Amino acid sequence: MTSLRLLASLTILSNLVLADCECGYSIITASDNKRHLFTDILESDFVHLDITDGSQKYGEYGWARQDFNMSSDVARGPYGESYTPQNVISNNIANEQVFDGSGTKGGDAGLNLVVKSDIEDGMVTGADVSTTDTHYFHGTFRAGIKVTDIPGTCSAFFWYMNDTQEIDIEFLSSEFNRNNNTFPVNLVLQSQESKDAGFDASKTGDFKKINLSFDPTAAFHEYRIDFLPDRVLFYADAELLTEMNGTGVPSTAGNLQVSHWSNGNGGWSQGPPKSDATTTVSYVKAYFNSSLESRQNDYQMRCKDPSASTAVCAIPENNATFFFSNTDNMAPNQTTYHENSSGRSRQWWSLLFAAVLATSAWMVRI
Ligand SMILES: *[C@@H]1O[C@H](CO)[C@@H](O)[C@H](O)[C@H]1NC(C)=O
Ligand SMILES: *[C@@H]1O[C@H](CO)[C@@H](O)[C@H](O)[C@H]1NC(C)=O
Ligand SMILES: *[C@@H]1O[C@H](CO)[C@@H](O)[C@H](O)[C@H]1NC(C)=O
Ligand SMILES: *[C@@H]1O[C@H](CO)[C@@H](O)[C@H](O)[C@H]1NC(C)=O
Ligand SMILES: *[C@@H]1O[C@H](CO)[C@@H](O)[C@H](O)[C@H]1NC(C)=O
Ligand SMILES: *[C@@H]1O[C@H](CO)[C@@H](O)[C@H](O)[C@H]1NC(C)=O
Ligand SMILES: *[C@@H]1O[C@H](CO)[C@@H](O)[C@H](O)[C@H]1NC(C)=O
Ligand SMILES: *[C@@H]1O[C@H](CO)[C@@H](O)[C@H](O)[C@H]1NC(C)=O
Ligand SMILES: CC(=O)N[C@H]1CO[C@H](CO)[C@@H](O)[C@@H]1O
Repeated sequence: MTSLRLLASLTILSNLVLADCECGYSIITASDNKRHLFTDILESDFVHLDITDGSQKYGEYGWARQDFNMSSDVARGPYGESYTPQNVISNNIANEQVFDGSGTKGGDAGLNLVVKSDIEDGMVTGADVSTTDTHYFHGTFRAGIKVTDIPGTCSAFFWYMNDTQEIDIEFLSSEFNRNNNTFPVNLVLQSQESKDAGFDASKTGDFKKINLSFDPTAAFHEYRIDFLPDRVLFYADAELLTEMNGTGVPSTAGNLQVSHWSNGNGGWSQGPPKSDATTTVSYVKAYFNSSLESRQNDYQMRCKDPSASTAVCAIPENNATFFFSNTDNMAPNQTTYHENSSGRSRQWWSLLFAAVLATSAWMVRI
């Protein structure tokens, strides 16, 4: 009797300590004030996370440095493109409370993506990091980026499935003009339509060149893609830049990538840069619905009462230092990747959960 009552109270306890956000993370779209819910997260704090740490297994942090070459033919430029892990440098800050400044390797802390000025076997060497998981379906994808000020490269934050299912934010450093304060960003959906136009998305409705209201080379800013079933919205620092809602909106899941490259193409990247150019990524935060059935099942299991007051968490706007996964109890059953220093909530959770389980098992035996 007693043990049953204890067991019951333990069950209540374990219900009480159910985490916040177990039914997901929400945004309100700027254009129509509608609420959208996403069930899963990936939050990568590149100021403190070393994804190049050689002792880790492939994809352990959810990311992989790419290693591949493209001939100049394939790259459609006078030079080929060589993506090499050596050009991806984790430049961390040891103090977990500090989120900006120089990293231990000098220069801006974060993931440094380098395009070198030296040509190697007819190729410009650059950098690309991609999520190893390819099940990122609808979601809100955000990156803190400081773009290189050296002309002749393309810095890109994008969602990718294939060449006709792609959402791009691209910065061409040759287009920046400090004299008249012009800093354009290129927003693109690559689609069947753009393929038909020879991959010139500017010939479709899904290409916009927008002048930013700030200098993207002077500081970190948050660039954001909201990929919804019927449209894609692009933001800078939480301000809506544009919305695209035509047939170019992708219909499948894909992965996230950040890259920095050049191939000398006079119509796009230009370059190669005259000196080594670095674009730095301070974080990527993805709140998304996974196309993986196992993640959908996990969601069904953990989301017991969507109407409970803390079951859905609103995603803060443009806060570089806020991570749900750094906050106790706000990333339940979400930690699919090794999180280095920021795995606190998970450890706390699993320990407590294990303790409750162990105690109940012990009582059932009695
Ligand atoms: C994401 O998945 C959840 C759970 O299935 C669903 O309620 C929500 O509408 C989906 N969000 C979008 C934007 O489709
Ligand atoms: C890319 O090309 C460089 C230079 O020729 C070569 O050293 C490297 O092994 C190539 N990388 C791959 C993945 O083939
Ligand atoms: C990309 O994927 C979509 C959906 O699977 C498919 O319809 C399309 O043909 C693919 N495009 C290319 C270039 O492979
Ligand atoms: C600013 O400079 C760029 C590059 O020289 C030029 O294309 C553009 O027209 C200029 N804009 C204004 C408003 O003068
Ligand atoms: C952006 O600035 C350029 C150069 O200053 C100007 O020519 C162009 O019209 C501006 N574009 C928009 C969309 O305002
Ligand atoms: C599609 O996007 C355009 C802006 O690019 C907007 O004016 C229009 O209202 C949108 N249509 C729908 C159905 O949301
Ligand atoms: C951003 O998040 C941090 C960490 O949770 C918090 O201390 C800070 O108050 C937030 N900033 C704003 C402007 O909300
Ligand atoms: C989520 O919970 C389910 C059920 O307990 C478990 O099978 C799964 O491994 C958990 N997933 C993560 C990422 O913790
Ligand atoms: C900040 C932090 O804790 N970094 C750790 C990340 O993981 C590597 C390898 O396990 C450690 O060496 C770092 O100290």
